[in-house]
Amino acid sequence: MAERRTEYVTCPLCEATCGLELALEGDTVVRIRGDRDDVFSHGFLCPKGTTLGHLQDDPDRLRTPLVRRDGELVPATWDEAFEEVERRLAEVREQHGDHAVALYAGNPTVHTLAGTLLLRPLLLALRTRNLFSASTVDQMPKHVSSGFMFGDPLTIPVPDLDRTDHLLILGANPMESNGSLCTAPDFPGRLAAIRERGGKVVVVDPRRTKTAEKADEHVFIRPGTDALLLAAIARTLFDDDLVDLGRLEDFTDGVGEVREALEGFTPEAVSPVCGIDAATIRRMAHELAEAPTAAVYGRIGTCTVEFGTLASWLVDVVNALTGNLDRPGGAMFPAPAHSRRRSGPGGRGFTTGRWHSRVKGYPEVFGQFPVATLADEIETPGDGQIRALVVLAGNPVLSNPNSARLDAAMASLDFLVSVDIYVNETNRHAHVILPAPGALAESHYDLAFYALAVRNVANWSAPVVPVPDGMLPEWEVMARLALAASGMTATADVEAFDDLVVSGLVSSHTADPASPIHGRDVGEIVAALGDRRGPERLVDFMLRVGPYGDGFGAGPGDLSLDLLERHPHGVDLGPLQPSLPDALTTPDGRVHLAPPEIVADVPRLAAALDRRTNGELLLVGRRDLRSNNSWMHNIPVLVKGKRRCTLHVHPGDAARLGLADGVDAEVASAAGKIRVPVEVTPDVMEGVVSMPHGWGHDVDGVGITVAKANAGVNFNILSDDSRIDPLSGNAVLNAVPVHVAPA
Ligand SMILES: Nc1nc2c(c(=O)[nH]1)N[C@H]1C(S)=C(S)[C@@H](COP(=O)(O)OP(=O)(O)OC[C@H]3O[C@@H](n4cnc5c(=O)[nH]c(N)nc54)[C@H](O)[C@@H]3O)O[C@H]1N2
Ligand SMILES: Nc1nc2c(c(=O)[nH]1)N[C@H]1C(S)=C(S)[C@@H](COP(=O)(O)OP(=O)(O)OC[C@H]3O[C@@H](n4cnc5c(=O)[nH]c(N)nc54)[C@H](O)[C@@H]3O)O[C@H]1N2
Ligand code: SF4
Ligand SMILES: [Mo]
Repeated sequence: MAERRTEYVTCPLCEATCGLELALEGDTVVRIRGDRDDVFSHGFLCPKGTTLGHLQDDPDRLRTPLVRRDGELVPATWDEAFEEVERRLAEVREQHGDHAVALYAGNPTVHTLAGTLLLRPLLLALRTRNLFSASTVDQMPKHVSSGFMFGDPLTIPVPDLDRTDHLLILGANPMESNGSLCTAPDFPGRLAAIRERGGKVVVVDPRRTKTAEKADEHVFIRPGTDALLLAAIARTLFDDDLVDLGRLEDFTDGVGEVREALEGFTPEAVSPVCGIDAATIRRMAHELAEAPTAAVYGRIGTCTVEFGTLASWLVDVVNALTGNLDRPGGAMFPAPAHSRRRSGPGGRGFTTGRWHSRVKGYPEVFGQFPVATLADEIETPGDGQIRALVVLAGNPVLSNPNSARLDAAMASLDFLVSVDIYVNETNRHAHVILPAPGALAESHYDLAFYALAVRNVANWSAPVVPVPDGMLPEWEVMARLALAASGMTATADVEAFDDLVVSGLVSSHTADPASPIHGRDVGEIVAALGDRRGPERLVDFMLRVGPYGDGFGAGPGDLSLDLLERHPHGVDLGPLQPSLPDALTTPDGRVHLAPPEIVADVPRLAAALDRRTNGELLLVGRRDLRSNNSWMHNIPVLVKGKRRCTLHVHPGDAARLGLADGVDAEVASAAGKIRVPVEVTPDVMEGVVSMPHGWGHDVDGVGITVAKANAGVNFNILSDDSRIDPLSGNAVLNAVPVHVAPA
């Protein structure tokens, strides 16, 4: 029998970054529990975290590249697969130009080192402007509001959960999602602690969620109207003389413009549209302003709606007006260990629309086009039509709006290549599938989520099982994909590619006056990084030149990958620190509370004040603890039990529409129609129905047998790809008007 060993890794499944303790026999995981010594999660984990072993050993996992031959996906060697990729991409580019190839980056791209570090190099190799990602069905509005307000789309304030006295949560359900744009392992414990220390938690949601149940107060809101509520809260702060910017006063512009822009949004005016009475709105404003510290936090329900950017902006406007932006207990900016050092306020600032999408003329945002227009770009003939697509760790056919249309568009492509761990609803249309070995066979460091964490921490995970025979680390898959896109498959030299990536990063630092290695020799620094290669070498470099790093001798700290390797439970770098104005990268180094681009969108919100319901129900989403978007449904322990893909309907609506618990309803929207079982519950607001996304696995060609047997129904057949938040291009996935009838 193999000897039992214990390993510590950070769970890469969601944003919470829990530390896990794995017991392994040989290469088999025999038990997973929370790592009690983890500096951040202190032993917390969720049911998904315990299944990483099942995920790794899932017999449906891909273990070899697949290439389509005579209509069938068949096993192939890596060389054959990359040769096919190179040949087909070259054909498409020759015939239709570089922009005929598009790239879609799915959610796990930000949960792997390969994805976070090699997406840019791959995009450069593809030479295309057609970049799409799950960000435009998710958080793009927050990037846009942060970009305009603070100068960088990644300068995102997070609620200082562990010190706040008052937390207002809008459109998030961290009891199930474990938090998003707010990395906080054990979110449940951190929420409970707010109340235990005498603070208050308020949840605004059209559903009585588990988070709402754990809060002091739950306020139902009509879906899609958070921007109105927040505008009325801000307006109340002005009216009742509650505005006090505190420290920010000295370097914030636009307070007067905000006041003027929000003039029309009195609590009385927004009340009938939001479904919240005016007195409650005033009280919410007063409580935020009068609490010793407070933080407003908005997520999916505030982003994936028609006023997503306005709502995301107003969250931080209210944080700023109440003096809570960038102060302990308020909304603060993380300083992750791998971030670049800065020498003071000011930078290039943020703009959108540097180029536009071909068919609908949507502006580029953060270098991307909205996924809501991917089908337009594939289907519409003409110069620049997308004919080939690279999908990295994504499943747009389930996760993007109007998925029936997108599904057909995928099937029409000349060439589709996917990097994934399964054959899913999207890559069943692929011509080549390149398998990734999965989390436990990879090293891990949360480049994306430590930048959104409620404490500054750093934790490194080494692979705990070998890359299975015949597979490659995802880093190498991505590198070879980039080489194939450059026509270099035959001579594929991953080492040389790796050297190129690292020297590119190092030289951007030696040229940067704020870097501790400014002016030093690139070769000397690369040599000092020693024998490490791939993501290890890049992460080591970033840590060393980061704010706690050894600076290759220049200090100020001692952080390096060596040091993290000696600390398997992570390194705690302390609570968040006030960081403005230095962290601002607006050209003038000031906070722009009223960016003209955003203020220009306020009249659209004002028009919504006249809106009344017209008998339709509004469909919203929901997540549950045992799911992870579209892809953890193949793990038997996570799908067993009561069926979860149901339509929640309020008893009043059920009676009115003749819908009974457990019986199928037909749900129709502007985009499509589905049949889904009804679950009658008072936990959803009257006039609102809810179902989860990421289901609908019962389609031909998928290789996920457990999921297929627990198929559920695809929410996004109903979401309308013609509706986006105009500033961010984000899809409207919540507050979808639907008609519901017994099936
Ligand atoms: N209606 C509605 N739609 C939504 C949402 C909603 O709330 N409502 N939420 C949206 C949000 S927030 C998101 S983030 C998107 C997600 O949208 P997508 O990113 O398109 O979809 P996922 O379901 O995350 O698919 C991830 C894929 O990555 C694969 N994968 C897992 N691990 C790895 C790995 O290590 N390497 C590789 N290469 N692949 C891997 C999985 O098998 C899966 O196929 O969905 C969005 N869609
Ligand atoms: N278990 C689990 N965890 C996950 C995921 C998962 O699929 N499953 N996905 C991960 C990903 S990719 C993300 S982005 C995060 C998302 O993290 P969260 O944002 O916390 O996700 P949700 O649970 O979808 O919560 C959104 C809430 O918004 C409410 N809502 C809908 N419309 C509106 C509205 O107009 N206004 C208001 N105020 N509320 C509204 C919904 O009822 C729902 O309760 O979760 C991550 N964690
Ligand atoms: S909460 Fe997220 S990070 Fe923690 S164990 Fe669950 S899936 Fe993993
Ligand atoms: Mo997401």
